[in-house]
Amino acid sequence: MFIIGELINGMYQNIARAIKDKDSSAIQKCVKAQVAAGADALDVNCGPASKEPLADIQWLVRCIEEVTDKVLVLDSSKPAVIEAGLKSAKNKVVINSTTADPEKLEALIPLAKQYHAGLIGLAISSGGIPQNKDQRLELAAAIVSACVDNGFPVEELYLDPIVLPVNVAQAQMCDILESIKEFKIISEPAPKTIIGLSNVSQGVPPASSRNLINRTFLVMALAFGLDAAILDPTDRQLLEAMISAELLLNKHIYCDSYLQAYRRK
Ligand code: THG
Repeated sequence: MFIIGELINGMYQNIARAIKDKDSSAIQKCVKAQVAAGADALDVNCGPASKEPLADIQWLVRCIEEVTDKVLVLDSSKPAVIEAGLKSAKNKVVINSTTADPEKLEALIPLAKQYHAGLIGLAISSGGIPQNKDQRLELAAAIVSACVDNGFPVEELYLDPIVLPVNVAQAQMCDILESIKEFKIISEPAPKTIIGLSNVSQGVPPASSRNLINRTFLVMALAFGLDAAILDPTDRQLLEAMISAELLLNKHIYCDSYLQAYRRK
């Protein structure tokens, strides 16, 4: 599975403060911790408090690239912020994200092509958050066909079913999981699938049960064919659950000491 570290996000107070104070060492410490823990890529989000998101994402990109060449997943709902990040990035980038709305697709697909970036497509539109699997599939199919029509390679598209907190949408969890499986058969070649894992436990107390819910959901999503997740890679038990699930799903060659072997990597 492709692991995207979630921790460079202005949603976290320490990161919001580091962005405000331009404290590059605080950002770089968080980057290094995620990479050392096994992140393949880093989500980069200035957060809701940023007054100058264009300048802030450019500062974050430069600051992160000083210490890693991992993929940057530029996370903003504003195409202008994404474009600012793309302009300053040297590393490979994934755009996070487009929705199924035509104006978003028309802005972001050309940018993804121009910068040879990957693209995350959320199964959501201005019509609101999908309420079931059929609505998710319809929105995902609209994103896939816009990519096909505009010559963007579907293998570079990551479809996101939108994970909702279990305490507000418990009845939708099965639909979200089944969407992951069905997204893969929308087109040939298949798009990739992705989730924002921690969404599933947002607002669920206490911390210990949040971690347990996150890792249980990740294992289930992997069984439905998940390719990538935005998560906290420094959560050791989460990554161990991921590795074990991948072993059981025949994604790794079996060896008696597989976990130890993995840890040594
Ligand atoms: N899909 C895509 N991108 C995404 C999401 C998604 N990006 C953002 C988000 N969802 C994924 N990242 C996070 C990061 C943190 C949390 C949840 C998702 C989180 N934060 C703590 C909280 O809200 O309780 C903050 C705690 C603190 O302030 O310290 O849970 O779904 N494509």
